[in-house]
Amino acid sequence: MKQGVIIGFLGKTQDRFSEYQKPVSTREKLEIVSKIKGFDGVEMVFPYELSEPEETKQWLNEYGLNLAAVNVNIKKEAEWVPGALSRPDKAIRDRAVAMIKKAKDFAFAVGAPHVSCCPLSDGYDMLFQIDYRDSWKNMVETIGEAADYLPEIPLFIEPKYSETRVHCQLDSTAKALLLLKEVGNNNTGVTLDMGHSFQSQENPAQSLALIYESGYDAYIHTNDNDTKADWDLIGASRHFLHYVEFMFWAQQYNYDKYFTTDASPRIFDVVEFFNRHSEVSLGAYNLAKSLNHKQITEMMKAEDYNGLMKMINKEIYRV
Ligand SMILES: [Mn+2]
Repeated sequence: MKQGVIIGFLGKTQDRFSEYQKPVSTREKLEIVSKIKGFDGVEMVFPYELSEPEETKQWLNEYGLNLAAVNVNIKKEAEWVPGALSRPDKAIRDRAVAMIKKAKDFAFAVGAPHVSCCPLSDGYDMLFQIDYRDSWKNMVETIGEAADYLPEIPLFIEPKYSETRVHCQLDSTAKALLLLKEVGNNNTGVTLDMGHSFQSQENPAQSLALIYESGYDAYIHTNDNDTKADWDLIGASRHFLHYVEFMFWAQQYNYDKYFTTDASPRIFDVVEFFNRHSEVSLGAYNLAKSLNHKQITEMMKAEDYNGLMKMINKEIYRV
């Protein structure tokens, strides 16, 4: 398996209450990634961590890293804090689409495989806040325009239930897929973030299958949470069996992109936090690989539930 990390989590982060860790330059973040066992991929944020394609390529070469994806941020600029792609003001929407297009140009210039966008600020906080009809139509139009541009670089959309809006527009894997079906561009996919999927009360393994069975491509972010909020915890710290089942289905679909870590060390030592995440992710992946896939899918067909429960106890929990 190929593992990487969203490098923003290697420096200073903050929530409403506290600041965590020390500020680190983009180059220093790449140096830290090179010290994490099992990671050789990075997801970098456009435009804030990416300036010149040549400089980025040089740094990646220097530390032996690859770009897993370019993550385009369309929520940070002041005018996009209340939403970007779904807003009533066309000029605001156009500038957000232009930012995604620029991220695609950058991805093309550095040889990144795709651009991923999580439209977190699009949605609503209170009831009677937005016109649901217009906001949905605007999302279809803006994502469609961004997807059509530079087809060599596919656009992946990452759904999330809550935060930064109380209720995000694309609040589930199914909603993201519905949007992509409306858009109707094959050069698109869904970024399946395990923690976002848990927060939407989904089973990430089933959501992964839904993406592929709907005819779209998938890109994976790994982390964990308590299903109530997107805590970006270390993988499998809350959902071990889900983690192994997810790896099983990723293998069933021959997933070969990066498993990109979207986890936040917060109070933990940065490098050791990611070493433990890398270790448990690889462990869960290898455990899933060691299972008898053919026998398991045959037991599912035969509805041999007792046999499957036994397999879980003996082969996964090892009790
Ligand atoms: Mn994510």
